[in-house]
Amino acid sequence: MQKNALERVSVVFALFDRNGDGHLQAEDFEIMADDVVAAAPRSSDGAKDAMRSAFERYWSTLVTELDTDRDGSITFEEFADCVLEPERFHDTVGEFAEALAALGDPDGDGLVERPVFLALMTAIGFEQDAIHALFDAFGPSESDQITVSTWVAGIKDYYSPTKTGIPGDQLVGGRA
Ligand SMILES: [Ca+2]
Ligand SMILES: [Ca+2]
Repeated sequence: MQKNALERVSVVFALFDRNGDGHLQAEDFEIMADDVVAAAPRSSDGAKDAMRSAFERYWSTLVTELDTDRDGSITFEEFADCVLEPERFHDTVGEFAEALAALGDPDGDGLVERPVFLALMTAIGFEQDAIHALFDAFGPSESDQITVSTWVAGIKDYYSPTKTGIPGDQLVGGRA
């Protein structure tokens, strides 16, 4: 069962390696934060700041908790511990999930429209078909919206080694 969570985080690792050198560094998270915030033009400054803070915390947790060889960059083997030892990463993923989902709800009604979801997930780097498959797996309403809390739970599940057969699996495989 752990294999699935490792496969899921391997997708994230590849997308977060913004400068493409095979490791995660502070620079990758700065680029990622800029890209994601730029995809949320209708969101408040507060929501954008929360997203930037969540990315900064994500990085600082990686470098303080998971940088086993203390070289200031994170290999995939080091990153995999976020799944293998989830208690070290739990609160960081929670803050990240809530900041991202809040960014997807600029009008604050607790619902995320498909085009906003698509824009944010595209900014992170996921493929369009996979993003639509994920949104569909979340069970959108007739007005084609999902709840913020559904998305938050989906992100937390994505990192959980005990979760299999979840909506987030739609993001694994099938990428060109
Ligand atoms: Ca990198
Ligand atoms: Ca390292």
